[in-house]
Amino acid sequence: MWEQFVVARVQQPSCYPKRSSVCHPSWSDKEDGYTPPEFTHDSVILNAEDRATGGQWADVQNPSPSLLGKRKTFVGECRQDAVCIRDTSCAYDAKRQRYLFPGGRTGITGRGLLGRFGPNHAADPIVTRMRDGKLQVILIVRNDGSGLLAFPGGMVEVGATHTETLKAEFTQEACLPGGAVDRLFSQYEKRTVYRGPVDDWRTTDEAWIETVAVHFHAPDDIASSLDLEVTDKDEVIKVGWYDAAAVVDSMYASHGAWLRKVLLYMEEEELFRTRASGPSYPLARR
Ligand code: RP5
Repeated sequence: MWEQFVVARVQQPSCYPKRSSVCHPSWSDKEDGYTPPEFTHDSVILNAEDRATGGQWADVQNPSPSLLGKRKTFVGECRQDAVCIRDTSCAYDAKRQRYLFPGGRTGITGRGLLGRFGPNHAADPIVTRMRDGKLQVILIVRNDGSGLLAFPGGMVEVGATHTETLKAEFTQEACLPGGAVDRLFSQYEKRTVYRGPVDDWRTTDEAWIETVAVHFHAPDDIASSLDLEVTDKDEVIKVGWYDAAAVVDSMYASHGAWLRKVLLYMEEEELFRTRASGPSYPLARR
């Protein structure tokens, strides 16, 4: 599994210490002299659940192993439902009492910029339309120093579901709420494209993001009624429709891999629909 998680080993936000180099990513292989730096950003400490003054979106410094074991995970791409991490084969560091990133060694311990030890759950809406024979997708430019194109996703808040988060993030980061958004999310969901860990540059050995990425395809009347506007300007620089085939190779984290899947599904559907005449928009690059 570690082969898919290159970003988590070689990239990092500028506030992170340099990752130690990793020769053997897999936890089941020995890595002699592996002593990665430990880093947890101040914003994480200041927003811990036991601090009355912060946002309380982060774990306390030393949560109990039993609490961590009950955390839900989608480890293994095929899972439909999240399961308790203690019931999986996820690697565990008994000395530090922490579950370890399923994508292997990252060269940093602690939580970095992530609030939770273990999986930090997110949801990613992938909203597409057809325009001039091409598949277009709504993407944001992230305001996190990466400046990369991404789906308008975000973290699942305590008490919220992935489904609620998909729509909430879409309306905070990409589009004003309204009837078109309601119809899009209630009637035009096509499929869940991915469930599982993300190859995100914030990942550490002990904290990672797991997402559910869901594709919605807007028919013309819905697409033309979507009012694209960024509400959460702290997180997002801008939003727009982009030609999917043109951006698929230069997106944030694992987002390009999910968009490539969408391009392939849509291409298959188009081939099935048109049969002899073939696809009417560019094929995904493989
Ligand atoms: C990615 O980070 C996820 O796929 C999701 O798009 C995003 C969530 O983090 P924030 O945008 O809330 O920082 O790994």
